[in-house]
Amino acid sequence: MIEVGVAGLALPGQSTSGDRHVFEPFSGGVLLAVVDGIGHGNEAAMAAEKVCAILRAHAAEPVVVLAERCHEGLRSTRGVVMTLAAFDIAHNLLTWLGIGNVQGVLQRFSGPIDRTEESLLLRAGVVGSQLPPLRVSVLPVARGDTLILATDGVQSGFGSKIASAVAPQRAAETILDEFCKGTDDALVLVARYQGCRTDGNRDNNE
Ligand SMILES: [Mn+2]
Repeated sequence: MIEVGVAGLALPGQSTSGDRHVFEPFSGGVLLAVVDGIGHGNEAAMAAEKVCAILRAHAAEPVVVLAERCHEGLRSTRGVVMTLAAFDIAHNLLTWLGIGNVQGVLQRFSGPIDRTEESLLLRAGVVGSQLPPLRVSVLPVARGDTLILATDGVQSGFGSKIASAVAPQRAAETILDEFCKGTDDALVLVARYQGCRTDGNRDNNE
């Protein structure tokens, strides 16, 4: 129902990245998240890993509830910035929420126009210390639509690099190669929505 590719690089000289991701299917949907721990190295990685564990454990909850839960859970850490994206497979909806700078772009290949792009509105804040007012965006999605999430170690403008025919893993690697700043941890997640499929045989009939 969702095909995901991920590519990441730690800041040169660091053994561990503070940028992490979540890909957690649940009944009726999938939760995706890209998390950037404040700073870099071990402390950033620990905060990011902690928030990812919370998200995986409660993936089916509404994203606003998840954000509040993460905020409470991270109070003793340096905090993280993150973008959450939840796909509702039954209703073909994407709900997303960004706290701090983790870019989100939705490329649509399914509409009457060749390609359109929507960007996630980011709100300044830090999960764990400064939670902004939480307002989600809800977008209809169709088969083939492709979501890209990237931390601030990746330059913006990568959306046009995605073609509908390119596999998500390949797309994530290409974006990292071409847009990685090299001055921070970097992570790119590419997710292609495949809609609801009960079996492989229906593929050609949709
Ligand atoms: Mn960063």
